[in-house]
Parts: sequence; structure tokens; C-alpha cells
Amino acid sequence: MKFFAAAARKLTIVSVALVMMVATFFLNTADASASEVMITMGGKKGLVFEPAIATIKAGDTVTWKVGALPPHNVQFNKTPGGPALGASLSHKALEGKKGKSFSVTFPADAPAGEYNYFCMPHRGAGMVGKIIVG
Ligand SMILES: [Cu+2]
Repeated sequence: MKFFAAAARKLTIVSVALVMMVATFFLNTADASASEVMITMGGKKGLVFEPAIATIKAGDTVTWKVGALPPHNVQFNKTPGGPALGASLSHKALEGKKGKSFSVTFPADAPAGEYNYFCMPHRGAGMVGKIIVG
């Protein structure tokens, strides 16, 4: 009986250590890979996203901030994930207050490729952008 108790205790210690190692690994990778990208909507060059093209990794967060000539919004029209993913990433509400921002986190399993979007009121003026998920 003593042997089993000792073995069980040993197993518990090993299990806890293993769980902690695995947890630490996931925490570290999350911290190391997730980053934030800031895009200004409307700037010195007029009705444009600055930068118009941004490269991120799946799981990253993109923040759009209202610059000049509002209102603006973000609507994804062509994404490798299809219309449902495009809709979930879109911010259709028009933002008219300079300096206001909103953030969108791309899912960790977002497929790589080019995510094209536009600003609804200024699409005709060429206010389009692209997020490249690498
Ligand atoms: Cu706009």
C-alpha cells in the first residue's frame, strides 16, 4: 500500500509539472506572436487607409482609428475565409468622431492570404485597404 501511495504522489507531481510546462509554453507563444497594427482612416493624403496594406499573423489585432474626413467604416469584401469570416471582421458602423478607434482580432485559425476591405462612404473615391495574413 505504501508503494502505491508513493507512486501516486510521484505521478501527481510529474503531472502537475507537465501541465505547468505546457501552460507556460502556450502563454509564451501567445505573448510572442500576438501583435497590434494601427491603421488611420483618412489622413494627409485624403480618403485613404494609412497604411493601405498591412501584414499581420493570424491571431493579431488590427485597430482602425478615425483620422481626417470622417465618417469611415471597414467592410471586408474579399477574404480567403469566405463571406462569413469577412462579415465577422467588418465594422459596418460609421465612425464620425476623430480619434475614435475600434479593434478587430483575426482568429488564430484565419487562413493565410489577402483580406480586402473598403470604406463604404468612400469606396468610390478609392478608399480601400488590404490586410495580408502571412
Ligand atoms: Cu471613409
